[in-house]
Amino acid sequence: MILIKNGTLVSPDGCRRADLLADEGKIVKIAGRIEAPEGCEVKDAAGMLVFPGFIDAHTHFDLHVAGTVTIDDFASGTKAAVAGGTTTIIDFGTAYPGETLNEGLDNWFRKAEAGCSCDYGFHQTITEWNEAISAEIPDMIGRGASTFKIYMTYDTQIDDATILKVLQRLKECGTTTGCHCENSGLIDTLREEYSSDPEKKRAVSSHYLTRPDSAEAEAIGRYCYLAEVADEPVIDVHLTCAKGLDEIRAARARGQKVYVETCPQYLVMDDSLYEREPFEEASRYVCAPPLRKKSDQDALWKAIRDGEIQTVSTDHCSFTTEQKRLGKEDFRKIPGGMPGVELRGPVMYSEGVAKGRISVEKMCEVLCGNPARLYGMYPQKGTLSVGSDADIVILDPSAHRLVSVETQVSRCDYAPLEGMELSCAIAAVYLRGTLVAEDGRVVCENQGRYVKRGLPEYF
Ligand code: DUC
Ligand code: ZN
Repeated sequence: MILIKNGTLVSPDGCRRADLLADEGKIVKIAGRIEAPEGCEVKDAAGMLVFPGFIDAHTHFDLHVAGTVTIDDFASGTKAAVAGGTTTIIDFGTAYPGETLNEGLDNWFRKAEAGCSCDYGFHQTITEWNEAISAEIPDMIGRGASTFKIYMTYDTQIDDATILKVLQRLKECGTTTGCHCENSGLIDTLREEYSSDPEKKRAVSSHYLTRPDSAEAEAIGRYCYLAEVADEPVIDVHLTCAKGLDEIRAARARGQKVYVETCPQYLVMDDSLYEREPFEEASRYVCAPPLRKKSDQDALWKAIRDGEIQTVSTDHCSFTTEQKRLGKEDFRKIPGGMPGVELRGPVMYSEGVAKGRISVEKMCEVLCGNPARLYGMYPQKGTLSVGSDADIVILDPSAHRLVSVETQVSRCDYAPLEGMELSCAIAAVYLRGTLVAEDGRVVCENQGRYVKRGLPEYF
């Protein structure tokens, strides 16, 4: 039993000074003043913000990409998560062509046996379509991998006809999918052009120059039109740019439901990082879609503020400096992705709330309430309410921390935001009532459990 006293409890609707009592993993009482029952541990949270555990609905742990595998597996990735206040992650099970959806999901359950330090769930990625796969959709929902993922680029991509069939089937089953929206024909053509020039082939900057915002916006527009025909609500993951946002606005103006995720890297990093020297300094920022312009960052912050973006997750997909060197002679071979799961909460507070770009309530909405509702976990997760899991983050808004690879929990050998001053600290993290992290360090490992998710709530 744990009593958190004197803190400011944050919800999307407002903040209030209250005490919170948790017992046997659940929140059992919230009131202005609660006397500690006998034998109860008491945590004084005076001056602190008390959030529901953050949810990261977009991680890639133990993922094979470009002939290598992410340096963070479920063990290290979930430790990094919980150190930064994320108490639930949703990773992407993948059924590669030739595998059944059930086999794909079985593989991801096996990966999670590495040990998880936060709670975890799975989306399921669909990479091909036939009657047997269509028949497995209810199995996935029954196993709690109730939302899906599709790609419009990469070797996991499916074509427009397949996307439409997937959306029609998911509608029948009461669920939806996220989509990686980039026009693969456009990108492949530019990549061929750039790689035929020896200098451009070795330049990291070729990565972002061959994946323009037009490629993303066109794919978002097409995805939305397919969703309109299927009459299906859809999710655009990792939105990076103002042009893409315009496509989403157009779909919404037609009456469609489109949910949008962005990630901290698109809010605080820009494409000038690809011009850094040497290769090792620039290649760490290679991810897809790529980082964009400062004007895009401003548009994304405003869209969060205005409620046009519903969730902020990370697309955590970490590779070491050595792994990134796989693309030293050919930018197309740089494994794409960067770490992020550890610092999302502190970055959203420091760069968002402390700098006046978003309110603390909005931060709670996009990191807690909205992902819990959209991904079928509400009110078990995502809210400080009686009966909910006692996943609790105590954030100290008066502390200052410097981002440093020396103190990070992820196995990655660099921190993309190295040297950034964070104007907060994650003072304590509770996972179902157990203290699992203090001041960015994990104090209790392997407490994570699988979250069997329900159907999405369309809000
Ligand atoms: N983008 C990346 O950069 N890495 C993994 C998957 C993705 O969509
Ligand atoms: Zn991803």
